[in-house]
Amino acid sequence: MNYITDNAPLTDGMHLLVDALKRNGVETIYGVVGIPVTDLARHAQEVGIRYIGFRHEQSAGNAAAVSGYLTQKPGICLTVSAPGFLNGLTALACATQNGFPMIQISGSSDRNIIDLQQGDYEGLDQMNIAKPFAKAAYRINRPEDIAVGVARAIRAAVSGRPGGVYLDITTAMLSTTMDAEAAAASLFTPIDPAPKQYPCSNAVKRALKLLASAKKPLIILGKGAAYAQAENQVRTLVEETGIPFLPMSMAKGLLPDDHPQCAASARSLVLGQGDVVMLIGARLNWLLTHGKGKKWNPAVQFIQLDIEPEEMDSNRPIAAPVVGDIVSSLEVMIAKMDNFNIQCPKEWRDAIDTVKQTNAVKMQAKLTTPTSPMNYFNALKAVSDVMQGYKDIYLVNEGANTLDDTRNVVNMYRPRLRLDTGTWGVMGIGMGYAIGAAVTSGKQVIAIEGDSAFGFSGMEVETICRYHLPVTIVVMNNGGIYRGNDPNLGGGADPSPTSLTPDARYDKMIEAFGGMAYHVTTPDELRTALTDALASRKPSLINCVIDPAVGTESGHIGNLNPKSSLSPTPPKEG
Ligand code: ADP
Ligand code: TZD
Ligand code: MG
Repeated sequence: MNYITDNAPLTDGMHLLVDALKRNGVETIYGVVGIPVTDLARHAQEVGIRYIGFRHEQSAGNAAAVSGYLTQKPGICLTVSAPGFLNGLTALACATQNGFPMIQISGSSDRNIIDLQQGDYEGLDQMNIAKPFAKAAYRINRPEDIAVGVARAIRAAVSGRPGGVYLDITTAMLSTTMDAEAAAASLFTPIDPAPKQYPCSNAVKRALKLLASAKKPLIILGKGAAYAQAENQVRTLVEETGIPFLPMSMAKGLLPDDHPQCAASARSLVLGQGDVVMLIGARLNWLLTHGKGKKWNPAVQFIQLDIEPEEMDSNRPIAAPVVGDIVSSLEVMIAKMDNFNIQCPKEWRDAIDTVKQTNAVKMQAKLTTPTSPMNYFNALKAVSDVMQGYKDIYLVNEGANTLDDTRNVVNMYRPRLRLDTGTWGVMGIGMGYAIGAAVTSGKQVIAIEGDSAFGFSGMEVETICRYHLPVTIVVMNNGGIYRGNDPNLGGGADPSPTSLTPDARYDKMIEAFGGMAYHVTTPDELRTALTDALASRKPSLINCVIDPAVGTESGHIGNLNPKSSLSPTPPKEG
């Protein structure tokens, strides 16, 4: 068709892509603009899609990923070519590792220049680079393919085990015109992009039979169960069987941490003795020492509920694999449970309760022992006290000691409110997750950040202030990575590899952008500042001074940290 002589109204790739996103229910795009996507973002805003502009693509990608985790719909991250694309790619890879659905849409150079390697402005063969880091990668070369390209990206992101999808849009495609009517007619929404997947009944029977045989059963809840929004089914299973449960970090709150069957504070006991362990949306990866070794009962048998068939036996044999989506799998199991008389033996529950009580007393002593300067525990006690009044708040958490101690001290009471470093233990998710959670939910966020961790995305405090988001950041400032008092082993004037600026005033950063700033040195000051900051619902940052000497190297995963036997290393414990 000749568009000019027909005088037909035209659209172009840029407009049609926005129309396709809108048609698919996209409410927000997180990104950083520049050539060739600036007008795309403008047009998105024009048609009522919210555009949140960041200071670095990695944070935009993290915001998109967390929005995917919270909503089961892919979060959208928009990046410019080459360097912008690469900056966002870390977040895409991280989302894929975590099983969060997101789509990174990136402008890219035209194929003729890239394929002949002729040197374009920000030229890079992006799609091939993205492939190993993404669950799927597609390129849209023609406006006529936009509807299918977007549908494929959405389906790939949310079906099965969710993940990050890369969608490459060339500069030429963005400005290529097309008959507007034909373009509108091409749009569609994929039907049932994340279909229910029921497990087969033999698998369910095998699992229930094994569970019924257990003397010391345990249920481990992972972030897959949180993603699947399986809290009602999980509660029914847990409460009807009386089996103790252990939440993985981001599954905290799926059932409340103060639930009488929560075994979090008896972790060593339940892993060391559990004889049948049912994994619900949790992989047997490094976070569970691969289901092997001295932490585990050598005779343990596993039941595993997961949507990804290849996950089974990935680290060790699984006695009863149940492949299906968690909600459907649990529904079927619960319906058939009565035939198997599954009841947790009382002696096992009593043994767990005894350990829980002993450990609670120990923890209480740590929390209430005053020190000057503060340590992680007496500071986090103040945070946890204030948060009792905010059980609906999102808690973003990263760092090493800051991460591990917050996880242990601050209880979660509702599903999907705890957002942290996830499967990779990655620093830099902090501000992106905080912004993504605040924008997606409209609710308040508290981000408890190690001073090093905060630095990875700290410039996004400007973004938080610019959009007036109700985010309160607590920087646990011990002056370094793990600790702030390490020496330079060469004796030189340079700070040690783990050191950051002593007495740094992170509160001044948010002041620069009009946020509320606090500097605290005692638990009481922290309590007062946090109460004030949360009540204001304004962007706020509390610089919380922690003793530089108290951090443990690598937090709770020091065992993974190789230590040289050839040269002296600073002491491990603070
Ligand atoms: P954690 O880090 O909390 O232990 P992981 O990220 O290791 O959790 O494991 C999450 C698991 O949940 C993944 O193996 C993923 O395939 C699975 N999963 C995600 N969504 C679903 C779902 N809807 N149904 C079943 N399994 C799911
Ligand atoms: N880079 C990235 C992207 N992720 C990482 N996990 C690291 C580096 C290594 N790393 C950790 O594993 S924790 C951490 C780094 C740099 C920071 C710990 O210091 P912190 O927390 O100040 O954030 P604490 O409270 O001082 O332990
Ligand atoms: Mg630190």
